Amino acid sequence: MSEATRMSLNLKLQDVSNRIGTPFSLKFISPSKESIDKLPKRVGSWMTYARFLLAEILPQKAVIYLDSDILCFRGIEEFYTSWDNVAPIVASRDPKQTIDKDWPDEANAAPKGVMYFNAGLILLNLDWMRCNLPLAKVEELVAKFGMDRLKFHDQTILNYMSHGKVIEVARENNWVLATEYAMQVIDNWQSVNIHYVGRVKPWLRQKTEARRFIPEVLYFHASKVYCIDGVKERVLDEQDLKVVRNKARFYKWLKPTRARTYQSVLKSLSRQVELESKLTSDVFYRR
Ligand SMILES: [Mn+2]
Repeated sequence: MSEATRMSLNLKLQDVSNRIGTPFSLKFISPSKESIDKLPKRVGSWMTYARFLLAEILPQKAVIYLDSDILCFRGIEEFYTSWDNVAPIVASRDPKQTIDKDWPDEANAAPKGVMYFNAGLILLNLDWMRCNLPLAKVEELVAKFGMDRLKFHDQTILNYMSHGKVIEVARENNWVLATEYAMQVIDNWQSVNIHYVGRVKPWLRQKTEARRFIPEVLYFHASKVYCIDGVKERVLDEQDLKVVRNKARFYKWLKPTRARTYQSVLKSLSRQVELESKLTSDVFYRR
């Protein structure tokens, strides 16, 4: 991380801290080269598996890990208050994946009815990691299963190693914002930690599509709360609508789940006026 990036991050945090009246301290910790060298590399980068260094570089008993694609409206307190000092992990359920869909161990069947969590926002018991999941164990698992079987990389490993012992917190603590779940938080987005999973992020200037409309509307309004400059309001035009309508029809037989996504986008567009007034009302902006 360059000095300029560090300074800009510090300024942003200072700005938020001033506005909400909460002190903060920012510390950069660089892992040693030896540790980094021990990490498995995915597409040439060690970053994917970097969180397995946490138990080595932090002396604490536990840490709350946070992806960088989460808007933390709800806060992270519940991860800590729900912890019993023993469980390896505190996490929210993943709305799409289940443990049997992401189980790398072919020799042993996946346990039934065990919760599978999204690893983007979790409390990690570092003592548990030091005992049960040190870097050597990560290396061993990667060698045993092979990278391809580790479908969601570090998330797969964490779920595999801690299954049955995880403390679950409500999904609002880590709301995986796939399009079909966006509608469900429209009324209470300010009390939800919104996790923008997937490749398309509203803060990156990527080519977007109508299906991403609601997540982008939420991000636009969130940008006002957090004073993030330069976020353009996303407006749908006739052409967008046409595309959504056609896709809803096209996928109806081919891929019903995707068709349902487009149908829910269509439905939400008819609510757009109502939505706009709700999102811009004064009550909504109060923290
Ligand atoms: Mn993420």
